[in-house]
Amino acid sequence: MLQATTSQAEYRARRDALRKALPAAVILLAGAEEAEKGGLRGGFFQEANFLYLTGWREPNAWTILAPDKDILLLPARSDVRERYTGRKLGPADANAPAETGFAEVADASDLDEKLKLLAGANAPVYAIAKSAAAERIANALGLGRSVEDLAKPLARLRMVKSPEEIARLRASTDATVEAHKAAWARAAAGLYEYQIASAMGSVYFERGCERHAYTPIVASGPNSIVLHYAKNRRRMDGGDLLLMDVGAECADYAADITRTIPVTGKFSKRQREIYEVVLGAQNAAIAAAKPGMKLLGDSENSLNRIARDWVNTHGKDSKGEPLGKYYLHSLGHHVGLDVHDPVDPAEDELKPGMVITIEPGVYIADENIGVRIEDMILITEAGHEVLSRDLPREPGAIEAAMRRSRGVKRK
Ligand SMILES: [Mn+2]
Repeated sequence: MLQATTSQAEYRARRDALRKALPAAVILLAGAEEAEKGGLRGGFFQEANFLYLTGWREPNAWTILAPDKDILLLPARSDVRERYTGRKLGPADANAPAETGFAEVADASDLDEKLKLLAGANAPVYAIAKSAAAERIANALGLGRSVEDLAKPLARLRMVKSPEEIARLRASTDATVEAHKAAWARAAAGLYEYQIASAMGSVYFERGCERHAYTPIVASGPNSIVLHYAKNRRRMDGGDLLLMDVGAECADYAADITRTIPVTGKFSKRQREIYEVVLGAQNAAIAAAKPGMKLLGDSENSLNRIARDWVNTHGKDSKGEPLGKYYLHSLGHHVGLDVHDPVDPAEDELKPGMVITIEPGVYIADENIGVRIEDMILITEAGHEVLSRDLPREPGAIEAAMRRSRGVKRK
């Protein structure tokens, strides 16, 4: 099944929104370059800001957004290059405007000249700081020309998702939920962590998702306490916890979901105790998620504070001390084209249309117990919607789902 992709009208609406946010600005963005050797390992993927504004997926492109026009600049076609990577659209092709959604498609070699013409001596000029575009402006307009940083204005737009983006995020979330369920059916003592990663990836690749949203983290037993463990080489033992922080990227949009399950299908008493503390913290933070709250920080209205306070006032470590010191990372992040979507830290109140993760964790090294539970949350006018709600979180529901799926598998 092919995943539905974003429309040209949507990309145009995003450019209009940026223009409205930065009146009179002349904005330059660089697309990703094709790697010297053709990106043999990873393939070519467009830079996220450039993709967000243009929808253009071929390498070495530029765009200039000016008050009264948008220009897409494409490299001239090259027979030699096309022999390796296939036919590309060139700036001289008659169908270029229809294919790209840009009324003006120019040759990338005319970039400096176009930029000089549009920016003149006085227009405020924007580029992402320290990017190829910022360098190019210095070359074309002179080192003395001041360049405003585009990162924050663009992040402010990207933080609030459109209905089309929310549809894409639902699709990547659904594919990721199915991947986690497949892992629950597969998990068993004696298997290696990479076999779980493989079972999960195959679910979303089969659905037409194009890549992992990040390197899958499949961390069993002692590895569960390592926050970004991604070697996935250990053989799992009975009695281990298995922490899976795995997400798909489908039609450009990421999902990010974590579950922690018992390898054999039943939590030990102590594992369940810790699990329930983390679940309580997550439930408290999710219940409070609504416009006007803050994801991070330590203020009265911070979800992070609610979760951390919960952890610190529920359960004890082996020395009888509170668990707050094992709450090692902050509560979550925005998700979109990037799994850690960019933010403007000054705009830290939640708004309708934002999509965040809520992912409290407790990691107790001397007990080999690491528990993280992470869900995808859409902020709505009324409060929130848990996009990943079809994947159970209650320990009893996880055990029951594992029993059912493994029963089916054995037949
Ligand atoms: Mn995350």
